[in-house]
Amino acid sequence: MRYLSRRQFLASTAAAGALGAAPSLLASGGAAFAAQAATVRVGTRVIDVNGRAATVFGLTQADGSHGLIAQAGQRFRVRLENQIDEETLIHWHGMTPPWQQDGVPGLSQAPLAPGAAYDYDFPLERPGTNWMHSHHGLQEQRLMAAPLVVRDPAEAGADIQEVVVLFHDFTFRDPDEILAGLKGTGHGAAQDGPGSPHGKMEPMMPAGGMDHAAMGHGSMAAGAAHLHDVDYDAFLANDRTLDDPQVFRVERGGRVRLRLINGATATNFRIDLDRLEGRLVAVDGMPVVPIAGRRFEFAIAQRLDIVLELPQGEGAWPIFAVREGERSRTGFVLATRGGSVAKVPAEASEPVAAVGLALEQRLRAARPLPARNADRRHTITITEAPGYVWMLNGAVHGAHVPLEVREGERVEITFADQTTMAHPMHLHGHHFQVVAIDGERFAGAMRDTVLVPSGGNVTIAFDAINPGKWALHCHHLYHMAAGMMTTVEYRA
Ligand SMILES: [Cu+2]
Repeated sequence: MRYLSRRQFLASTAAAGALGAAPSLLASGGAAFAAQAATVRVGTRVIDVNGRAATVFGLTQADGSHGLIAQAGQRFRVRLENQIDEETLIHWHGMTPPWQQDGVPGLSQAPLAPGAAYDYDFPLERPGTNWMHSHHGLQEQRLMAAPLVVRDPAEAGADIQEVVVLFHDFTFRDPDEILAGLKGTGHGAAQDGPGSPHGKMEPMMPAGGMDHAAMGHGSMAAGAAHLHDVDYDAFLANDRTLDDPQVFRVERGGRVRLRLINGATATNFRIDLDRLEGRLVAVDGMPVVPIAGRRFEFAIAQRLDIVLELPQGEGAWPIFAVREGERSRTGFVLATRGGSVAKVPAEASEPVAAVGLALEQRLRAARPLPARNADRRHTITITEAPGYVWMLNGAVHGAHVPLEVREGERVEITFADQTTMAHPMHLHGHHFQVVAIDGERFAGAMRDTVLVPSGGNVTIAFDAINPGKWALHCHHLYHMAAGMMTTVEYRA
């Protein structure tokens, strides 16, 4: 993947049109580009993972760039071409399109057959760090995921360098075999991993100050709650491991906006800025009251925008994403021209704590929902059953009862997690506000994905302003594939 250098970015943003890519479309753009559509091809790529070649999917433009950069206020005009030999469909995560363009097979539209194309066209109302990924089968595990950044025209020309990084959890195994192993129906699939067998309970991390026990969720039976059910061969940052990390050249004393995307299928990370301190300015593309820090919780499918003020001298600064409960990490490096990039170990010196809601509780939306009482309340209980069955309100997807809303209502949904794992819950087509954790109300962040910890309750609120049929699901890919999806449907 290639991204704009700061100079290219500064030079190009003034001239940028409706949709661009990083970097060449924008660089060669100009006003004429505003009327053009971008084409995103679903294809395959070969990447190198710790010295071993891996064939993965890609969402690539004609110039080879991966993903899209767009501008708020323009239209999202994208032709999606399926150039692989199986059906697919891409969801524009963080966007609020008309529901028929939301990219969920069987709900918004039919999947795209091999060789088929579809033209998307909807207004881009809000800037934000978003992404695109397959919503079909287990394709997301094989890296059918890419950045979808919507820039704010009001920030064009600002003296800040943009660094876009998508994180992923990588396996050489066949995702279908992984799922079969989790369900207990595979043949030897569970024995392949280097760690503990799949589907078995792993003890949760000892209290690290910010884990569930410290969050008041300590009522789970000791050893029952667990963090992981899939082992991985590597963790990637823009397709790279720390053996050969991407190095972004930065200017001495420059300002950087990290646009971080957790594109992992089953891994919550902790972002570690190492020697730098940053200001978290947005989550899931939505602005928050800035929070200064070096470490930030980062659940599956979420995004973090972090602004850095670099030191004045030459230097090189690694930025890490560490898998919760473990030492395994990936990352990238910011380095000045004269900064020497040293090799950094692929493991943190000690395991990091589980990802919980410590950060969530501190977040406050910079632009919250208007104060209003709920017109409608739904509760979703999250339960599990033997054989790797994950349910919302007692049903797997297909057997579910849709959650009904009416246009114009303020809706609240409370997730009550009665399972042994945390679940990153994602609502399509809307941005919601986190308004309560374990019944304690507060005016939290605007988001599209919130982590619901084992034994915990999280309440979200949103305004029903985008009629249609919308997916609401756990963003842990294997949980979703095992049934953990329902729908929010508007009634007349
Ligand atoms: Cu889940």
